[in-house]
Amino acid sequence: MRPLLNALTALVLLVGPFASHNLRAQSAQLQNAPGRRILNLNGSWNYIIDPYENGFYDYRREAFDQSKSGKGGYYDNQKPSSKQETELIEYDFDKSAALQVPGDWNSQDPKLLYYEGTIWYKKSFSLTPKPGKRYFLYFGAINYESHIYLNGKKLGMRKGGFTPIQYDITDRLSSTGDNFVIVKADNTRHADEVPTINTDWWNYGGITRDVFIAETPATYITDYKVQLAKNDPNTLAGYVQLSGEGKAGQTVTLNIAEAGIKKSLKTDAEGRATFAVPAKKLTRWSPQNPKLYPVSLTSGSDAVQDRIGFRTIQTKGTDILLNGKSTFLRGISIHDENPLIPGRARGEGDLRMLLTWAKELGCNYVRLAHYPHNEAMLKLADEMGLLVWAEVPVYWTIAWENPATYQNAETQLTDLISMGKNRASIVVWSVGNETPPSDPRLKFMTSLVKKARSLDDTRLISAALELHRDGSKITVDDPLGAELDLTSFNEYAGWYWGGKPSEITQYTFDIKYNKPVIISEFGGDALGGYHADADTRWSEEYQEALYQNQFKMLSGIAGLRGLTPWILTDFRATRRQHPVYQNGFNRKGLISNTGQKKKAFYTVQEYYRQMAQKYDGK
Ligand code: GCB
Repeated sequence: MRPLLNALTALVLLVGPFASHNLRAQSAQLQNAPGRRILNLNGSWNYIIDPYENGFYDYRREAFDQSKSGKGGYYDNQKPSSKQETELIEYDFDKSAALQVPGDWNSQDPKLLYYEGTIWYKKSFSLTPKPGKRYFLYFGAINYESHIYLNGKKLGMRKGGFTPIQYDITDRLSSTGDNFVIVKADNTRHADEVPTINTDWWNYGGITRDVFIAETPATYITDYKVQLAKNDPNTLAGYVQLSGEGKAGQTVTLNIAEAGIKKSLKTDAEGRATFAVPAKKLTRWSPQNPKLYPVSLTSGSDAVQDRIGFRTIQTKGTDILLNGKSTFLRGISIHDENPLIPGRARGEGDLRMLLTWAKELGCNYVRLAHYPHNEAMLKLADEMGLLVWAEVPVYWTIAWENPATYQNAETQLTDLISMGKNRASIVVWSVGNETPPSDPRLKFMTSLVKKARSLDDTRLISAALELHRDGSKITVDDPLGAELDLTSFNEYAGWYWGGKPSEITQYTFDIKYNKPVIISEFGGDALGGYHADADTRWSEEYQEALYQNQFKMLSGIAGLRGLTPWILTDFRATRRQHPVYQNGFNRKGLISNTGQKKKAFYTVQEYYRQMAQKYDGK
């Protein structure tokens, strides 16, 4: 019996992720969930550190939630039934310490700084379900694997640390109004996950983004896309998707009052209504004029409001055309991290600080590396007038030949595009970073490119490629480049190779593709406040000279249409061990971890002033 049981358990565990994906597929993700009527569950959550996963497995390593009774795990939230506490219960959430949500655990308790493993979170809330309403439990992101339980019952399992998780909990809420949600979050790294074991950023664990419950009517607007048609500034195109009973044959109204657009649509048998309406009078969104229109969608008793900008983006030879006009992308790379209080950015204040620095640098563009950033960040970029490169964590050496790894990457890409498709700011979907060429990798990446195009043909698709060198000649000929709209690559002349900053102007580029060239990364480390001569590594002067000479070197690329130097601010990275210069920080920031602008900040600022003059005449 035993081996068979084990085999069955293994099977259940194996299909676990797919079962939960199915659970997700049954209730599609709500578009603009934060814009709904919500019950906020942010704040203090009690937590239990569980490195041995005692709350998940019994002493024979069988998962409690796969057992017949489904009971025995910490998600039961057991309490002794008698006052004498005679029962053996070896945990108590309510007497345990609390973590703030949203927020990674590493930066909230010194003993968790390097922790990788399982932490259980618990929050009680009161919500009495109203008849005729649906309720969705929503997590902005949990890193990395989450098992979520409501009132002791499992909702599902998800992988991926940076995209929203949502479950329809309408039928799981307690009729008394007393509910509790328990999350098992596990940030253990694995070779076949996305990202894989090796990254150059901190593996921040936990519930890192907002948690809330969204309420909708029984028939509700699940999804919508309201954007200009591909390369067509005169047509507004998209769809509205209803879910729930009676979703077919319903009237949906699209109203952009300010632009005099009001359109009544009928949903088909699947609850979908597509539209294409003339849009000549719409003011175009651009970094110079980030015009957003209040857009309202109504159907029956449901109503959703959004603020949406309208623009086109396309390429022509080596040109990038924004609203038909040639543009230079004056960018900067950004991690989802606040350098001042290290840890994942926790809210709009942190995000606004980062984008305000980017504006001060003279940017019209940001690379939100290396994974999907917060939906609030995308909305802020819309509002502040910053174009966005959005990316999935297909980073370095992914398990290219593992079908489950591919599926995982594709799900993360799908969720990112679903979340960001109404944001005018997003102009590039990036399918990965510095992935080393090979046949299996080309197959994997080409499939991701095709998937991205099938989901959204109105934006550019790219990836940060690598280059190779022969003497002073740099060649960019990665075959993946043929599938992409931009030729983007990372180059670290003057830091990882190429000699001193003063020596890098000798390099010339041979780029195989007649497409706009975007240098997706370059840079070097400087410890803020450390001054020496321009040949002394780690000094601000070295970094400054590196940038000055980079600009000279890059001026030899005729198709150069944009840059995202690495990086806006110093950020935490476990790989960075030098006890004097790094101390656990990647120091390539133009701004230090104390918020001090380094000399190179001003070098970039001046270069961007010149490029703005050249392209925008100001
Ligand atoms: C890279 C990576 C980036 C690293 C950076 C560095 O090429 O894409 O994630 O942080 O280099 O500083 O080495």
